[in-house]
Order: sequence, then structure tokens, then C-alpha cells
Amino acid sequence: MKNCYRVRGEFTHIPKKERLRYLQAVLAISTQAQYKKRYEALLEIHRKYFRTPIHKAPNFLPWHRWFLLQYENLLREVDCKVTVPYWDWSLVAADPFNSDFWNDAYGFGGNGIGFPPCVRTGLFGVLNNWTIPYGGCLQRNFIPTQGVIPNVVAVFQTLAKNLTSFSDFELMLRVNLHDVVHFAIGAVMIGENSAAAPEFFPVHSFVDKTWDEWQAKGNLYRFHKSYLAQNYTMPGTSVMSADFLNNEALPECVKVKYAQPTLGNWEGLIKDLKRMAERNPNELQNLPRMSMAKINEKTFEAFHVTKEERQRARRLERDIETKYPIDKTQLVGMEKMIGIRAVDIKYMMDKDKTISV
Ligand SMILES: [Cu+2]
Repeated sequence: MKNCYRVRGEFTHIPKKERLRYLQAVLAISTQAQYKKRYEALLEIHRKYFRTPIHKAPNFLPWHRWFLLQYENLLREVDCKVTVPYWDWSLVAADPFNSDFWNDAYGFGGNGIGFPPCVRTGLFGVLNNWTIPYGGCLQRNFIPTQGVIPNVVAVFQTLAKNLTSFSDFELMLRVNLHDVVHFAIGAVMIGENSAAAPEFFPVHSFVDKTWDEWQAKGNLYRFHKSYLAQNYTMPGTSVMSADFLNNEALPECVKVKYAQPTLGNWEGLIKDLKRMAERNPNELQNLPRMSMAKINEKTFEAFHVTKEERQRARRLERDIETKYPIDKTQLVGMEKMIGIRAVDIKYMMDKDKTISV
């Protein structure tokens, strides 16, 4: 069993049967007596330590990797084949709330309705009698969808940060990407009780995947010195950051691997974009696409982002924005979700080839 990986797939691209197995396991741990206490105790750790370094640079990434694993372990007591799938919101950045992720039957259910904005339908809705610790109904308050979520270019530009820019990489992933997505989903996802929202875990699984990809650039990336230098256990845990740097060798012989989604026609285009981001990230400012909304000041407040970090996040925000915004009416098919025209990517790649020849 030593070489068995826990493979985490992209939620909207894994078979419906697997999606259901995952959701059923989540329902089981959150409602059945033999798991519920431990489930709630786990969520409580996140709530209790919300304002500590677990949401700041020193511990954010390894702490949440640990947290994901504890949740996954509990799910696997219900169903030993389950892993925590990730939601790659960047692939649906232009219209995130029309993603199949929010499907009532095979997903996490939709937006909240009324005041308070209770989710009504789906497995975690009022109509299914699902509740959260401390909160009654699960609440969501999707903010209007015009290009609000970090897109693939933003993710690739984050990944393109090199070793010496670790602190920018970490800040972009934590604030410009992660905090913004929490805020866009709204309500429960904004506060201390956010882990009570079932979408919290697929959202964090993607954050972890992104870190994992950055770490794959080399051992100095994977075993970053800022984590190795810590000589304390992370808040609410008995482990250190250094124990959670390598998904290939987590404590208790666990190995985690993230599977890429199959994207058909878009697969090549996305790979091209990623290559370009690696080679010449600034060039991507010239790629026309739907522009991202500016980070809402309330997002900074909700996650207690420091003044210095806010200024840096604003600077980084400009780097990942396009000089040539387009609107949705110019897009067709999958472009409407991803927020970029296929023809523009092709044009940019051709130009890039001519220059590098
Ligand atoms: Cu989070």
C-alpha cells in the first residue's frame, strides 16, 4: 500500500458517481452521530485559530494542507476511496456561479435566498434539513459575477513567481486568489466559521494544488527555508510547517497527488498560456480578456490583511490584470466561462514563436 497515492481530481471533471460518493461522505460526517462530534471539533480548530498565523504568511499554506488532510481522513472512515477534490475556479472565472460545481444534485447547491441568505435546495440546503455548527442554515451570498474571480492567467502568473519572490507568490495565492474567492461566495465563507461551508474544502484543495505545483519547480521551492526555519508546532496542531511541505511524503506515509482535468480543445491553449507565463509573465498583460474586479476593501478586513500586505496585493493586482479588457458579448461557448478568446491565445502564441525564432 506504500505507493498508493490519494489522487485528488477537479470536482466538475470527475465522474458524477465520484462526485456523489464525495458528497455522501460529507453528509455522513456532518450528520451521523459516530462522526459528527469529531467533524465539529475539527471545524472548531479553524474557527478558534482564525486570527492567528494560520491565515498569515508563516502558516497559511502548511496549516491548511494539514487541515485538508484531517478532513480527508475523516471522510475516508466513511468511504475509504474518497479524497477531497479541488474546484479550479480559475477555469470558470468569468462566470463562476454558473459552474456545475453548484449543481443541486451533483454538486454543492446554489446561492442563498432571502435574509438571512439560506441555501434552500441541494444536499446542504434547508430543504434537506442540513445545518452548520453555530449557524443554523448554510448561507451564501454570491457577489455579481462579472469577472470577479481570479482567472487562469492570474493563477499562472502566481505560479510564475520564482524562488526569490516567494513572499509575492504566497501573498498572491493567499490574498489575491484565495481571499477573493472566499469573499465572492460570501456569507459563511467570509467569517471565522468558513470551514462549516462544504465548498471550503474543494476551494482549499485548489489552493493546495497551486502551492504543490509551485513546489514542483525544485527542492528549494518545495522545502522553502522560511518554513524550515520554524521551530514551533502550528496553532491547534501537534505538527510543524516542515512536516507538511511534501505532498509525496506526508505524515503517516500519506501521498497526495493532484490530477489535471481533461479539457478537450482547451487543453493545448491552457498549456500554451502556462508556458508563456513561465517565460514572460508581463507579456500576458497584453492578452485581451475579461478583467477581474478590484479586490474589495472588505475582503482585506475580513481576513485581517495588514496595511503593508494590502499595498503589495494592490501592486500584484495590477500585474495580473489585462491592458485590453473585453466583455462577455465577445465570447462564445467555453470562452464565456474562462473569460478569454481562443483566437487571442493563438495569436499571442504565434507572435511569441516569431519573436523567439
Ligand atoms: Cu480559505
